[in-house]
Amino acid sequence: MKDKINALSEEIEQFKAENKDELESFRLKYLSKKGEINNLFAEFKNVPKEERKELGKLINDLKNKAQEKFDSMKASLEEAEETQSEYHDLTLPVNQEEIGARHPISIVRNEINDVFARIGFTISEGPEIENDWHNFTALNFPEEHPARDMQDTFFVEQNPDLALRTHTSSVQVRVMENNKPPIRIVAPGRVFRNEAISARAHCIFHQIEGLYVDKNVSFVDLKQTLYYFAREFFGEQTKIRFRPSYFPFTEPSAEMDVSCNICGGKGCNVCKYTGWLEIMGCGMVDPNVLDNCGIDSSEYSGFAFGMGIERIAMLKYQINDLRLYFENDVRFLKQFKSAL
Ligand code: 2NL
Repeated sequence: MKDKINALSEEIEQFKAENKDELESFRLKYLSKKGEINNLFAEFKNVPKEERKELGKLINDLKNKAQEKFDSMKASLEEAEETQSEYHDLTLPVNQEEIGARHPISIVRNEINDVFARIGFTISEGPEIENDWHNFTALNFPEEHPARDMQDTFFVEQNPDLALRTHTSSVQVRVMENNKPPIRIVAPGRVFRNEAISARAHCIFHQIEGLYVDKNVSFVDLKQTLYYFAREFFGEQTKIRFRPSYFPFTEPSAEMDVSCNICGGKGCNVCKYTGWLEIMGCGMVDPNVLDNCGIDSSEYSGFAFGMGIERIAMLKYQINDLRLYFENDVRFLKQFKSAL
């Protein structure tokens, strides 16, 4: 009987269940009512008293061993079933990772850059931390101008000559200092103002400024260039108008409006029933600014303009709350399609 137990023990150890059928035949052969181990228990009745203790233990151990083997084979078959199905359908579409969407600020910036690129403007960039000269003084800001106040501008504590730029005009100052006319550039970028965050204002926003300096540049060039931009960007039916304004760095200065692209100029709540939308400030570069940048104002003249990208995107896409730009919710971002 001992030999039989040893043989069965060896068999059980070597057994491998490749599938559920083989597992079931293992169960039937060793663990079922009519299985080998129960047969041993039946034979056990005829075993002489003095051998009972030893053989009883051996049979019990064998039974436990068979049960453990069964449990572990069952567990590994179930695990394998979970990780691999019977076959793979290679024609199924890939479970693609969702990709994000281009931000509406980037879309609008790219489109504006592109319109100006088509008429010979190149893109310039510069530092976001600027010194007083490039952000204010070269641009004809008087010493006591309120924009130089801490209330409006983020200064660098360790060095009050440095501040986060409040406009990208500083980029254009750098370009004028380092290049001879003709100069045709747009300067897109982040700018910073000390504002409380609301639906209409944020301390970080985006601007595109443009600059054209050459001999004999006049207000006519400004008007035709910006008219071209308005039609390319908002559609060929777009009309423009200019209203007098003031900036320290331009003289004369103006605000440019475009006819409302929602109501076509008839009046609606987007244009507050005026038929017009204010989109940018502009003007002829103040001769002091040219001279400050090393360009002889008796020889050269120029025009410049600046617009807030957030505002342009709001008008284009009818976005009504500035804070949406900073939340980066893909359900918001996915609504804007970009050709660029
Ligand atoms: C606005 C108005 C403007 C400029 C920006 C400029 C730059 C240089 C010289 C002269 Cl280097 N002007 N830029 C001119 C007029 C208006 O921006 O409302 N921006 C959001």
